[in-house]
Amino acid sequence: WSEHLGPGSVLLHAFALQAVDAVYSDVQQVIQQSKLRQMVTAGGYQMSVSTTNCGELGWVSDLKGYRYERLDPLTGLPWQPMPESLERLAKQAAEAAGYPGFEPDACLINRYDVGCKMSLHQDRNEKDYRWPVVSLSLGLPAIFMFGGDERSDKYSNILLEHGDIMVWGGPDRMRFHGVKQVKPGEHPVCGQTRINLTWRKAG
Ligand code: MD3
Ligand code: FE
Repeated sequence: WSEHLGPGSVLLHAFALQAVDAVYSDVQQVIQQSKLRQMVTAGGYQMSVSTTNCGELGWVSDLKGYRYERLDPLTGLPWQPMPESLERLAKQAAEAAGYPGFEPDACLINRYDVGCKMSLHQDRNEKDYRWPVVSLSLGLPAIFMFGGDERSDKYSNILLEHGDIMVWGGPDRMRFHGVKQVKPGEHPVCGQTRINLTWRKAG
């Protein structure tokens, strides 16, 4: 089933389940080559979530702030190419949600161990906000906070489970959002962790 969460956003429940084995093993390949690391924000705080990327562009954060880079700052080398299984899934999900022609150039991989969270924020480092953001949840469930256009707006809580895909675009593209602390648990595929992939057309 699928559910509209706002005028431009759709939750595609269990959309990725058929592809999930291939996707998960390709994600494992990427993170073996391109280490997950806890980035630091411009304010000097270390994020609890561990991050890496694949695709032409990768999202990075350091004391200078957030941006997209072609080279992994840990190695000085390009990010791993986006595996075909990942690119295909993102395009299919975007199309199913009403955003045909989506060609992601960036895939951010976030690993949430138990207790990790992401505070309310907006995604505003991409060139063209007309393209949606597509995200896939794997492993342990999490409560996603979906807010408004101001940080102080009240938010709704949305349960995200293994295989769920969300697509965010149009008038919802700049809404504040975050993830509550991941609770302890054991997932049959991912173990004691949640992995979130987000695809974007960043450049
Ligand atoms: C709603 N990640 O990486 S993905 C992020 O679960 C991020 O790792 C979260 O927020 C995670 O920036 C949530 C869902 C998501 C991504 C982008 C959005 C929701 C969004 C952009 C606008 C509105
Ligand atoms: Fe975000």
